[in-house]
Amino acid sequence: MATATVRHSEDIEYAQLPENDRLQATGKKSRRLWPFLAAFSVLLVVGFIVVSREDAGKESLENQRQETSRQVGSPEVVRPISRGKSAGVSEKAVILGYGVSPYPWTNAMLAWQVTSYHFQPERNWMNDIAGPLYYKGWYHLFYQYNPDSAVWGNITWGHTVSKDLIHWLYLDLAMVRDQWYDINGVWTGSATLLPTGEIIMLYTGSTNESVQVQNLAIPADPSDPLLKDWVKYSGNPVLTPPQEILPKDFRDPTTAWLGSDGLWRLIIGSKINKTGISLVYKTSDFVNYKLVEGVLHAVPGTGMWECVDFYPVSLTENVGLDTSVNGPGVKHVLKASLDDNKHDYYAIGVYDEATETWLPDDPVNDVGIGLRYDYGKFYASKTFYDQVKQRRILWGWIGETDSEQADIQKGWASLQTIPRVVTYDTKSGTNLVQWPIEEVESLRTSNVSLDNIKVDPGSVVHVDINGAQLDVNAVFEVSKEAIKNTEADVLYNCSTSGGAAGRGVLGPFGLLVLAEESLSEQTAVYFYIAKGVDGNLQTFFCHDETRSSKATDLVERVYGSTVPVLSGEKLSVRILVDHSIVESFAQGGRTCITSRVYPTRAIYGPRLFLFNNASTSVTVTSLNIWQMTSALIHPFEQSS
Ligand code: DQQ
Repeated sequence: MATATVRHSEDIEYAQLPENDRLQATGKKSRRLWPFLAAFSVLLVVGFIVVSREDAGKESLENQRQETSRQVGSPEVVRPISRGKSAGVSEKAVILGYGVSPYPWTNAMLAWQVTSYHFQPERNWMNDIAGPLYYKGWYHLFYQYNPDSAVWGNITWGHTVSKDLIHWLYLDLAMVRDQWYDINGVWTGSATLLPTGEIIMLYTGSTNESVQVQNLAIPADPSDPLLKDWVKYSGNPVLTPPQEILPKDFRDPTTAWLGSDGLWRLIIGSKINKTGISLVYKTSDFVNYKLVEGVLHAVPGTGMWECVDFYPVSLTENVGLDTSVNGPGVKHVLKASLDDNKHDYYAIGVYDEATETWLPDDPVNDVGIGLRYDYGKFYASKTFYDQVKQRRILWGWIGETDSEQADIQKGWASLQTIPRVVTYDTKSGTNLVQWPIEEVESLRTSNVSLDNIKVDPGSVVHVDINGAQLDVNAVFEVSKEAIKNTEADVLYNCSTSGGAAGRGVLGPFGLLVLAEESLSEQTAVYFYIAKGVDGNLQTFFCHDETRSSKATDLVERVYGSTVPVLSGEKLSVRILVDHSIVESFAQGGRTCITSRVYPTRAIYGPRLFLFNNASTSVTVTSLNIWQMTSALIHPFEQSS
């Protein structure tokens, strides 16, 4: 039978979360000391542990550029070194800084990090997805892949197929760098399905002189549902950088859409000085192109736009739209992956085909300065339209936050998110919502279901379900009285307000996943409700990774942002735990956060707790947790 065991503050110290022996924080703390301790722990957290000043995406880009990234155990600021930057791309390996020794990872710890239902290659390095599509009964996923090593380089297209976007079969490499126009890398691209059923694949090649050009490829045998072989067009490249664009600032063609004049359009990301831009090209045959004068959209200060995505969303129906759909009841999403800060920003707005321009509904939340798909580790995402289930599916590349040395030792690096259905949030009218595809629920096995669990201030509640593979759904309620009596609390920020160990009247409270029994390791997923001077509430949704591992060579952060909570709504969160990845969706997917975590002790029967570090009690009105079985992800040959 399912149980939840409460550890009351009488039995244990009030503060479960500031414990961190890396910080030498020991000894029992008394309740009366908590304001002092809270302030002290904030200082410690700010001083010693990675702090990323990532708030609601509203701070200036300049601030984001100065984001501090400090490796645990190191007194020095260490920035991730970009291996590929000099080659014109952004690579994201974390390398050890001066004075940081590699942690002695054991084989058991490294083996545990392999995920069970998130897509990852069998071995070696992966980054962006490319050209996802559905064709003759199979979903196809291509990805930036180094077949030789667990670090970025020698970029080719890996290829995998699936019947349900959950179980994947690896195929041979789809495209390798074998021509002068892609000899330095077969980089990211997109697929366009023509009304005739033909597939057009456009991708960026890095030439023998490291110039970024766009190339065309088509399936060698369109009757092959597995699309194993690809033919590169003999006249490649089909596009070279226009005069005003630098040779290394021209990449990642989007899926094309058909205009009312019968011509196809596609976008390529670039920049001019510090302004991120999206160039529009028109074509009738995907061989000859005309650059449209001006740009679709540009945002000063946002730098190079990588992996631009542009697609319609329905304002009225809960379905995805094919990329060429336009007209009444439709808006368009423009997304750019910002090379300067490695985050994916989107905005919803209006596309005007006559002028080939797009304008955001809310200029304050324009692309690159406003909303993000995900406030954690997430980059270079791409969507595609699934014509089978009439939905638009989003994947994001989830890199590593351990050291490059550890990646080499374990032999692989990077994951893709669970495929997420992305739709316009008709309730808020301000944002998108993302939700794991329904197929992921086929992996659910045993279930714990609990109602109305009161979590007192300063207590943790152990929930009797262990595991590193979980699908957690929780709904929280805070008493109206407590909300009414709360003083204004306007300065809250997930990253700088003490993380999960901070204290407020209405937060933080939430869950601790991948927790070791004594809580010496745990990853916190939580809410914090703050009140403005005008009396309006603002709800924050955060992840605190800073106690996720005892290892000393990691980048650990407190991530988060605000999440819209509409009148009458309770606070809800869904968390997919899969070994070294924790993917969370607050309020039905209005705000999402993804973390990579590398526990050393919690791997032996990871536990799950509810926690409440607020000074008012919180009720978990419903808690549903499923253990998840593993997806079948293996080479295609093994299935025949
Ligand atoms: N990764 C690719 C580029 C893209 C970058 C190269 C984004 O095409 O701009 O591996 O991560």
